[in-house]
Amino acid sequence: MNLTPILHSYARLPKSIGLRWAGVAAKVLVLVGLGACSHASPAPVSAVAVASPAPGGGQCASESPTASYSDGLQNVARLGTASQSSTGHWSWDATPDLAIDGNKDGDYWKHSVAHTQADADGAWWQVDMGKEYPLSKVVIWNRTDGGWGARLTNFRLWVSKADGSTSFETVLCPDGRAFSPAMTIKLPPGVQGQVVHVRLNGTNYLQLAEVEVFAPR
Ligand SMILES: [Ca+2]
Repeated sequence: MNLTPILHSYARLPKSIGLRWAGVAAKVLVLVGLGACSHASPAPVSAVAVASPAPGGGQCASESPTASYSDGLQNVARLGTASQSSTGHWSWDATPDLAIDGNKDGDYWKHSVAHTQADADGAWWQVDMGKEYPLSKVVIWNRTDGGWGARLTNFRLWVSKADGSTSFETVLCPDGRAFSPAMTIKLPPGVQGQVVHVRLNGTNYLQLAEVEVFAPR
């Protein structure tokens, strides 16, 4: 409702009448305010923003990398320390280091898949390599047993530098698709990074069989 005419009419009235109108206008404002509140949308559950797809992102290509996919490259994720938003426990603690243990087997029951709880504000996983490297690509290996790999959809991958600034960011599989067993994210020339982050846009379990972060040898 536009309240401008009410306020303007109050300003043009004699002072005694104007004061009465001021009281009426105040009541109108309160009633309008209550009405607006009754139709207001519920407050967001979480203050964490859901990212919109980044320009150039959106890829979701399934791959089975050949034996030569890491030629001339070093998987610096193996040198890092992994952490995640929470840790699921099914027969064992599915700790974040299971995604950098060098074993790409996506069968959860082979005990090499990192697995969070279904965190409401976007389950996340990250690896800190301890220092910056010139990075060329990231290869993500999904969970493969029981069809549970479908949970790894609509997620963000980003790279941050030692000073915390973001050097690369993209949104992957934003349309509900998933990939199996692996997906390669090629990084533009010149990307430097110390920490690689993966975060779901939405509420689900985050499962990562392996995250390989490649730098030239
Ligand atoms: Ca693994």
